[in-house]
Amino acid sequence: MRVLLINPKSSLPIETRTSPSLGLAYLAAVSEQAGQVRVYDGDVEEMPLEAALRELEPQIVGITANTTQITAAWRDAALVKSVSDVPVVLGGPHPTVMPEESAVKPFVDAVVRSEGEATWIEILSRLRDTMSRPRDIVSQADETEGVKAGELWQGIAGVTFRREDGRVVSAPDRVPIPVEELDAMPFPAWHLFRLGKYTNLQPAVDRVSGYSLPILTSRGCPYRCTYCSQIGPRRWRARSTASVIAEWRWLVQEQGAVEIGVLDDSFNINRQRVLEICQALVDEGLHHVPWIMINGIRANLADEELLGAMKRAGCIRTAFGVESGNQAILDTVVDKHLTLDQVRSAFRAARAVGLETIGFFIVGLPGETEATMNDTIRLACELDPLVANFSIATPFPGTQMYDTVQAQGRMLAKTWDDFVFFEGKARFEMPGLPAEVVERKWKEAYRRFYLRPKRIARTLARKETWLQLPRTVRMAWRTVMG
Ligand code: B12
Repeated sequence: MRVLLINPKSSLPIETRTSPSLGLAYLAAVSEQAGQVRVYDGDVEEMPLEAALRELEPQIVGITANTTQITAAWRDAALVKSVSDVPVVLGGPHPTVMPEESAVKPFVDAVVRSEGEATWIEILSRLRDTMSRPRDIVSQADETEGVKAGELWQGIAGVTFRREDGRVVSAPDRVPIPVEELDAMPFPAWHLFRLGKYTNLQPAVDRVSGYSLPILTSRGCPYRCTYCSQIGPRRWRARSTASVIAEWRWLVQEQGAVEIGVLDDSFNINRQRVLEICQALVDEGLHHVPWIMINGIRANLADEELLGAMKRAGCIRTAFGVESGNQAILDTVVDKHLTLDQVRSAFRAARAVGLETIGFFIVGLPGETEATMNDTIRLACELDPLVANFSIATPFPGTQMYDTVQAQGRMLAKTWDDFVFFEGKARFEMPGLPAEVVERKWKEAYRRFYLRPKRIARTLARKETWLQLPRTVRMAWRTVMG
């Protein structure tokens, strides 16, 4: 079977660095067991999608989408259908939380909700069975009718689809991959990606060549922060140390990784597991390959012993989701289950063991005032991470923040494309919190953090500053002049 997997090119008027989608890489890996697979990533492809469709003549097309990509995903789905009437399936964070919205579209056949691998395998095998029915029993026309009638999707857990009568129906949720089966998953199919084309795979350390490749050692998160778009089950599921190390070694020895980026939502939920992974990296000699924690670890579960073990195992940089410098906002608005003292102590510990830090902060959360945003800016300056990332609160569908804004505020975002938060635009207003104030505080946060004399000196002393100068100037100009 010929399978095409698409990461739609987003039409956002902003400069984002491009990274390959790990979700598609997993889907590509399981699809390879069913046939010939092509990954078409609109962010890095030179060939127009239409030409790729004519070249491969896929028998099924899967498209991934987060909220800012959904409009582009629909555009690509419509294009696919204009070329040939193959089944088109959407998946990813946005269709998961709003499945009906996509399933009603005439150019979408089905939506796969949440974790996709097992559902996708079932769809492919169902499709293969349909196609292999003897021609004298089922004519080509009937086959297509069957697909149109929704027969293909009937009863597949985790799928939402449109029946022939136009009604959108959802099969029950699929049971998440059990923890004991996570290790059996194939490694992501990076060979199907043109890795050299991605701008976000350059390692944080200064190297001549090689990639910084991602790894996912666990899935899910037991916390439910109100801004976070969690599409999976609450239960945190982790791979075994042996499986993590096998993939780590494979990334380094066979995929050309000179740096590893750990993408877990919550890497350090189980302390013993982190210590074991770190010990194994040392035992295997993999600690010479630097790694970074891309997505933030829990500050309340990080101490000097743990961070020291990570550092000795090759970790050079870790992010922490701090979000707010105001305890009441953290408790009542974000539901973060984190104290400011825990944050301070985690940053102190990271500094003590020699780890670089990234702090993620949010301004403009519902219920904020100028005073609480000032608390956040002050805390960022006090913690003084290597990188401070300030986002304007963005209420993604499916989150508690989205419901709060719908109920008590006013959404300013007009289309899903507006949900990108690199742009410095407030996407909603709450009573007493005008958009201009949030946008002003966001710019002020960057100015106050990065234009401190101590920070300027530190920035100038770093070699990376000079290597990344053109991009930094562009970003700074946009941020300050906006
Ligand atoms: C790494 C990452 C990034 C990276 C790289 C993104 C990439 N190319 O993958 C960068 C930094 C670029 C990024 C950017 C953004 N990100 Co981001 N990112 C992540 C992160 C941390 C990991 C993604 C990942 O690899 N997950 C693991 C894989 C296995 O899961 P997956 O991709 O969801 O795929 C699975 C299922 O969704 C499903 N599936 C997915 N696609 C398809 C397609 C088909 C056909 C099928 C059947 C199934 C299926 O099956 C997959 C395997 O199980 C997630 C958080 C998370 N835990 O997922 C946020 C997350 C995806 N990002 C998010 C957001 C909001 C953004 C931004 C919009 C933020 C912004 N700046 O404005 C931008 C969007 C930029 C863009 N144009 O796309 C949100 C998305 C919420 C939403 N409703 O859209 C998430 C979920 C974070 C969160 N918890 O809120 N991100």
